[in-house]
Amino acid sequence: MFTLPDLPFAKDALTPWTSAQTLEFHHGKHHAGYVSKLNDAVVGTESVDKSLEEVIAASRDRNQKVFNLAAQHFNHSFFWNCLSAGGGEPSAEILKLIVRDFQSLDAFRDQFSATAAAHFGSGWAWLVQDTTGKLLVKDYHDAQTPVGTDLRPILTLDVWEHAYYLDYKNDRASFIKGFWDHVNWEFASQQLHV
Ligand code: MN3
Repeated sequence: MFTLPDLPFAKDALTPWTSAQTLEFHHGKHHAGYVSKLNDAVVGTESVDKSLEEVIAASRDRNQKVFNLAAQHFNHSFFWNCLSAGGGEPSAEILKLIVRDFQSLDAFRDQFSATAAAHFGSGWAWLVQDTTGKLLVKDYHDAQTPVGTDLRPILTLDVWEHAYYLDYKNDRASFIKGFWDHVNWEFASQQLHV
């Protein structure tokens, strides 16, 4: 069975970028809902004793309902870890790879922001690392996730409307802009395979 992780920061820690009210709904209702529906879906099946990553891999392209719930549980848990109250600067380790693969930190941020802004409908913008170590920006629809593919998750931003609508209405661009003040670069660096 799966459990909703606590947010790794206080509910008002990200204001004014993301309000406590948004987190009450996003974490306390949306993410919690994915976890409880996932548990309902796997109870009595062999998935109940598997890790989340195993459930994602086993259900991909086979059981859309379980895949969507498990992937959304993973994506949200990962997303909370990508955020911090004070943000900060990239570590030397990740900055080196960003400069190698995107030319500069600004160029990476521009590409990631443009991908997040242009994503049509619900989904996620991701920084991922391929099997050669190269960093790539990708967008994924709905619950899709790099977990269980040959791309390693490094950093993500939720661009479903529930992530920003209470604070920004339809202004996704302002939500994306503020993300850069709250990136947990230490967590992102820890995900690298170098
Ligand atoms: Mn969400």
